[in-house]
Amino acid sequence: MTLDRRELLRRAAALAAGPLAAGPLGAVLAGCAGDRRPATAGGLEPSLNVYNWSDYIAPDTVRDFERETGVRVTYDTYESNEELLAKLAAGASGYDVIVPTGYGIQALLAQGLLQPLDRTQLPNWGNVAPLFRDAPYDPGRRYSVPYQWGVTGIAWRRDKVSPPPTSWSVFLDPRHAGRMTMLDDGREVLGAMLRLRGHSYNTTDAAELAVARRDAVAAKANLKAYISAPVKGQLIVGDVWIAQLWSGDAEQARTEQPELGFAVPVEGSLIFGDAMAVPRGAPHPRAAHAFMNYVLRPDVGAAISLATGYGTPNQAAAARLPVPRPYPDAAELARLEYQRDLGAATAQWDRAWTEVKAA
Ligand code: SPD
Repeated sequence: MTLDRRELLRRAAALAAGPLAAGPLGAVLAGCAGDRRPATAGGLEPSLNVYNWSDYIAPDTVRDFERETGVRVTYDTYESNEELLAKLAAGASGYDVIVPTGYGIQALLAQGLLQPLDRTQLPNWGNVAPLFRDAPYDPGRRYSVPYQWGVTGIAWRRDKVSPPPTSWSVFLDPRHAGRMTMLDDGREVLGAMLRLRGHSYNTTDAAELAVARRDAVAAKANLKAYISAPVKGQLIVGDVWIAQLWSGDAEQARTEQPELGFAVPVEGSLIFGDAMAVPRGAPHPRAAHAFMNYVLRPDVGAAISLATGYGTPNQAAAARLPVPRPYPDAAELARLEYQRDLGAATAQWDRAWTEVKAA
């Protein structure tokens, strides 16, 4: 089913406007099916600071949460895990809810920068699909609540590019020089170049990384820019024809530009799961839990997935979607890779990416 963006946002709003349980948070109440409210001793703090990826929430999610709870939300966005990790490593960020990718959670846990969650304040946890109730980067999901999942691939304009790009090598081909972009994200750019040569997104091998850096520098000569989610506007108007992009952002653009294709390259790519977490020392932990529990509601989770084009790990939300996004089957998963925290090798990757950006 193909929906234009206006219809998509209308449906997201309709889902979010589903029946609400009357009354304030503070007692365990059943709202619409699959929605339970926590008993929050001491009530909620009056404000909440959320830090999320750009274009990664439904238009009404925050406003409706504020109306329902009376909590005032400050909502900031970032474009990469590294931006988020740097902010948290720099010291008290003041954020209450963050949404790193799995490897980011792993890195933050290694630095002791997350606080354990209180499941009694997350009664909607039962809506999470069994597949997502545990994660290698957070055994037992003590620190994270799955948010959405997606894959990285190549978005391209069908009306401008023929034949369709099928390989990461397209970025090394000067035919479309100046009309191509890659993500402003070292793990993604170097990872794609590694994959092109049959290596892992998580390599710690210095020789493999050196070749990826060299390929990335060669590709850079053909790029208009390194740009992440904001490239959508340029794809829509036709200033950019080929972009390394995330599946949901490509889907958001496709609802406004039907000539947009999206594919996972033949060499394979990465699959990611982003998850909500609470930084250690977060100033408003009860409001943080209330927000995460709100996102876990079937209507709210469905509206987010519908508006953003990403897959939902929430089985009750998936049941409400007109076309739920199926998780990749075994054959697809075989050519997809999850990123891992690179530990001590992170510095080596950071250096390689700095060199690519400076070239
Ligand atoms: N606009 C939302 C994009 C979310 C991407 N998150 C995961 C990136 C993995 N490198």
